[in-house]
Amino acid sequence: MDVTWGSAEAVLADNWIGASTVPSRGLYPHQWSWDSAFIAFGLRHLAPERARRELVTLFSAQWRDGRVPHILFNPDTPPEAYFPGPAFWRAGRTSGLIQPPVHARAVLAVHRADPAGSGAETFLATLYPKLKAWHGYLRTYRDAGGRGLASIVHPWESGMDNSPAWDGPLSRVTPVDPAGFVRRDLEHGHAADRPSDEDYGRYVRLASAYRDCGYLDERWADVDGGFTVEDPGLNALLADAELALAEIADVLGLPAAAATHRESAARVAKALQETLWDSASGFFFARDVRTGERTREYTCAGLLPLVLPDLAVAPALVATATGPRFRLGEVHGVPSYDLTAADFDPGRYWRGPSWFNVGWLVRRGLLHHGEHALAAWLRDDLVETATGTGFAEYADPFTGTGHGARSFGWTAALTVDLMS
Ligand code: 9WN
Repeated sequence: MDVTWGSAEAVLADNWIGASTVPSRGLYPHQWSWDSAFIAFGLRHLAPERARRELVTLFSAQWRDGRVPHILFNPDTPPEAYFPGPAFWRAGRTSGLIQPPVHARAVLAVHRADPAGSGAETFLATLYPKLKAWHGYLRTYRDAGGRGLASIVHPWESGMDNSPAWDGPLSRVTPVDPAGFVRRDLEHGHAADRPSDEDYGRYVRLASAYRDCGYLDERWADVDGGFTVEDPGLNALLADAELALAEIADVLGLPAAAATHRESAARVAKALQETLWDSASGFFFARDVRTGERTREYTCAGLLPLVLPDLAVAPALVATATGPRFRLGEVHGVPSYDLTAADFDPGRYWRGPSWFNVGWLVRRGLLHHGEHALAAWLRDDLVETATGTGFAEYADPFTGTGHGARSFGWTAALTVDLMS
């Protein structure tokens, strides 16, 4: 057996907690929403029944309004192991926020890897209505801007917490006093690799405000200083998820439903291009719904629309990706932020380092748009960097040095997937 494959498999075995996988034993000791979807892409090659279990467990925590919570807390983990824990959220076993909807694509891939395995026969039929409700939540309750795009109400919802794109909208949020909470993340990660105390103060202020309005999106618009942003990454993944849902409906013999999902995917993709694409810059920028202004930071979220097969602007977006701001094909992975920006930081979380899930998504996009050589290069680079860093959470784009957690779940899982 290949050494890389074997060590990735060992990471996933170590991080398995019985019905799901933790992103990291120390830093993130619970189940996270988009992590589980990425992890399932790898698990399907190793243990398809575990991949199915991972996703079924996550959806067992779905809320009545359709939202899939961003964290499902593990009852066997001591409450003080992660902040903010269940006592903060006051929402039972879960948080009240969301993360990007990569689940339908994962469900379809898991099904295809093992369509006849034991338990496989009910897997798609069980998850289809849940996925439909999840996407429905995003397309209705979260359409705060009224343009057919889903909004996020907290940076954690983007999955790219301290992305520079959120600095503008976050500047209106008053940080809570850092003496009021304990940052458990700093017990496991270097402060220089993590968001700042001021960022955390703002995250806590926003999360408490959303909690205090009962997690009701219709009340959020009236909350002063609230954060409401259309993220190109989340919306591209939503359009792609609707395409995956159409394929799932086809497999289930529901052609009319499949057509509806394709139409919905096309609507989101159209809104994405009309609202967030800037042709002069050749890039997708986030939009602050509260001010109506587009943000100006080039972050890796703006590259994620490449996952959409019908993307008229793909050549211009690939040109930006290979240009000086991201230097795709020259540096390791896909930098999370503009390499030419004065505040680019190669080690700090979502403000520069390359993340493996983003590289994996961009590689898929490159394949859709005929960039086969670049996609092959990126695949090799991701596998090499993941292995060389002990499956780090993220890496310095210039040196390939690992940062953040090691033995990180999706890094191991996506490496297995890239090697399959
Ligand atoms: C907050 C688990 C998650 C990832 C996110 C990443 C980080 C959490 C944190 O870890 O966020 O949700 O505590 O910093 O930004 O993408 O899903 O791996």
